[in-house]
Amino acid sequence: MDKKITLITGASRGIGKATAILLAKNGYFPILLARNEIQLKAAVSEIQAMNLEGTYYDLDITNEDAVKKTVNAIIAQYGRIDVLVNNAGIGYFKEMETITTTEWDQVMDVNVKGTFLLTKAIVPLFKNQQSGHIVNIASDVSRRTFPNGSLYCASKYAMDAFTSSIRKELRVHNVKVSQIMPGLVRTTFDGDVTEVDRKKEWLDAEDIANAVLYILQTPSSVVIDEVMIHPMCQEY
Ligand code: NJP
Repeated sequence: MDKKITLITGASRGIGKATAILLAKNGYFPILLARNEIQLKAAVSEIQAMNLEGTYYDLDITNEDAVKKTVNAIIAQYGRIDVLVNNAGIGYFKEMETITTTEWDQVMDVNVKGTFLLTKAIVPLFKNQQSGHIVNIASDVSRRTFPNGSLYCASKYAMDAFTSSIRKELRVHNVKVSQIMPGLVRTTFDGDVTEVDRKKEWLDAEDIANAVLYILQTPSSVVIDEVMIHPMCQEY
């Protein structure tokens, strides 16, 4: 396999799926990770229908044993991993006192612990290889807050701090760490309907996929630390 082995979490739909497709078109071998096997299969079929390569593993990124098993299976199959895109994420947007502890745990488990678990499983390999690139999809709310966003913002601020710390830790091992902070993106993130009027001027998932590709294509001596992207319609 001479293509770069690229793990993408949350690749069953939205930004993760768009990233998998764009990377496949550009010579990467995407490995799509998420829980919904029907959507994963459909995404890989789309890739293969273009005569491109890619595969999937169904994985709940909050399950440490499952994460370890999946990463080990991928290493056994392909011999190495070149890129990890930590993209899976969820959110609840409500008044602080109405947030349940279950909702708190769910968001923190996916956005923060899931990112940590995948990264922890792969970093020893990256250090061994003396190469690798981690791209974390955080949010513009890693840097700003808004009413009813306390839980989601807290999770994305945590992701930002985690990303920034490990960038400093891994640089000496020749491992790159980048972060993308999107504004509003037209996906199913806040519900099932993607084409309602209020979303028509939002970013496409492909806009974020393009940023991932740009970040990955820098020369070996260059790392893009972070990129913040907004639609023109969004005041920031
Ligand atoms: O969201 P969506 P986006 N284990 O809902 C997966 C951030 N962002 O593409 O498991 C594994 O279409 C889920 O897969 P499944 C956002 O915070 C977005 O918009 O099959 N995977 C699905 O593939 C997030 O970090 C906006 O249900 C799990 C994916 O996550 C990233 O962008 C703005 C999982 C979510 O797809 C992608 O979001 C912003 C688990 N336990 C940041 N739980 C925006 N859309 O406006 C969920 O600032 N997934």
